[in-house]
Amino acid sequence: MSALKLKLIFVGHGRVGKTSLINQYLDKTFKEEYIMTVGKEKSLKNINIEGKEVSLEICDTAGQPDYRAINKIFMKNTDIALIVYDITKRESFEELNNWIGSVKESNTNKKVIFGIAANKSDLYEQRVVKKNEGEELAKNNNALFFETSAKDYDSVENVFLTLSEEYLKKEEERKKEEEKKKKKKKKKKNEEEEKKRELELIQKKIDDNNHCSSKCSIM
Ligand SMILES: Nc1nc2c(ncn2[C@@H]2O[C@H](COP(=O)(O)OP(=O)(O)OP(=O)(O)O)[C@@H](O)[C@H]2O)c(=O)[nH]1
Ligand SMILES: [Mg+2]
Repeated sequence: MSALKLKLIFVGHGRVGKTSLINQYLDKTFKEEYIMTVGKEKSLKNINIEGKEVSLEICDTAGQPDYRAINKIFMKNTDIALIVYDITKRESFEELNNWIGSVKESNTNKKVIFGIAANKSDLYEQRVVKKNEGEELAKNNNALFFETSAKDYDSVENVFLTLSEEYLKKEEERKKEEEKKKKKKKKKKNEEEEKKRELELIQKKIDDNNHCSSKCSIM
């Protein structure tokens, strides 16, 4: 059976740690130096979720204002969007709604799973955005909330797994719902056909009666 392909896009303000989170997940490495992302970078990773093969296409995007215009093109056909902010930079948190709006605009006919990552949790002494502010915003946007540190593999792996699991769960629910609708439609069609057959039988009886009575009256 071929693997299910999922496109996971990382968006958010510049320097919040998008690339670092991806590097930690893919290579278990963390670099202190900042190398700004320009445009988009794509990586592939195969994972197994409850026996299902999933091929994750991970798209890193640029957060710096000069490179943002092009992001909307990359946001198309996204299955999962992770919006990242830095707990030590309030402006990165205040932009979250804009990022969510942009992803929604670019995916009008698709159900996208949203996640919000409050990154740099290791810098808790410099925290300016409270955890409950992030949780509240996630709740209001039907998004899953994570606290992450790109320095810590476990917190990072959990994000990728949970979001992929959530996608599969929602997909399963959608399939069940579609199956239900199909069954209901089929049942309705069968009932209508049954009714039609009954009516045809009644009509045939009436016609036979009419035929007989007209014959009888001639005789
Ligand atoms: N302490 C700490 N530093 C982090 C963390 N994540 C990223 N950084 C640092 O923050 C800086 C920016 O990280 P990047 O991953 O390049 O940020 P980005 O969001 O990809 O930035 P753009 O590509 O410009 O959009 C780098 O110097 C990283 O080392 C983290 O969880 N904790
Ligand atoms: Mg980057």
